[in-house]
Amino acid sequence: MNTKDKLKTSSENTWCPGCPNHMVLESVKQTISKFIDSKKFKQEDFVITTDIGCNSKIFDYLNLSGIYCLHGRAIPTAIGIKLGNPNLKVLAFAGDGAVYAEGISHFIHAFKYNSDMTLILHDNQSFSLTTGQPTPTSQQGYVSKASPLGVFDKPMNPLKVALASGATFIARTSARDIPHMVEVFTKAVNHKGFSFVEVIQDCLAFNLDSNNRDSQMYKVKDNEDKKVAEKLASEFDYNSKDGKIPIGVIYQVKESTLEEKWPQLKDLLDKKVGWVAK
Ligand SMILES: Cc1ncc(C[n+]2csc(CCOP(=O)(O)OP(=O)(O)O)c2C)c(N)n1
Ligand code: SF4
Repeated sequence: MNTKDKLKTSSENTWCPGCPNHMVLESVKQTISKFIDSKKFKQEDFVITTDIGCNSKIFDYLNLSGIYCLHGRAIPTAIGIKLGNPNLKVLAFAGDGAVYAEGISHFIHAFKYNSDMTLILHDNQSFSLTTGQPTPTSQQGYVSKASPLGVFDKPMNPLKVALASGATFIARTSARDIPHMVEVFTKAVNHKGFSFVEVIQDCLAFNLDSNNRDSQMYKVKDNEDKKVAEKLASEFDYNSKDGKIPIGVIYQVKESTLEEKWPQLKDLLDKKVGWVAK
């Protein structure tokens, strides 16, 4: 059996047929398989946390250890796992509703802590599992059962929030582009620190007006300049069909991680072990 097949589970897949979450799942499997095949990591070195939402069903389809968390809590739970064993490779999966609304405080503080883990954020500009209520990144005018007159407020820009909060890695990719997702996920997992990847994802059932943004997207070179990152982050306002959407590594910088800052965790990193029960 090849490595990718070992990451499969027998759970019934309940995503809508054609949902781009299927492509995110495939990209994650390809990314993790590459790490395992390189012999630098084993399957049991990877741990996932997921939120609650359509995106988070990925928990059932990946044969990896982890915790299926409460809504908005995939990030703090992932950090808790790293505190327990800083040698694990931890990936958190969540939606825009979960992280940019209910879990926004965890998002902001995660950049400050800079724990060495990855957040994969599926942004479909909608609370899709609960039938399409607007999230903080939904565009103005979005009409849903919860916003019959359309959304009045301007969307938040999570990339600008991340930059202002001290992010050390920000990337964006498209759920329609498996090779690009694999490239970006690989760079994110390799980053030493908190890596935030926003996946622009269509939902085929809700907020259809925010779909089909391919023609707006263009690939950027890996960037380490904060001023350039601020400009790139401002290019897409999550609102209109105008404006470019840069995808790729928008910003990356090297800073001490949470695990390197705390001597107890650094000691475990150096010895390549977790806590040992006495
Ligand atoms: C504490 C709490 N608040 C609200 C909910 C209801 N809820 C479950 S899933 C969901 C929508 C998730 O939307 P999002 O995070 O954007 O993910 P998507 O379904 O779009 O992938 C909501 C509001 C919940 N389960 N728990
Ligand atoms: S409702 Fe949208 S996000 Fe959820 S599975 Fe269907 S297409 Fe995917």
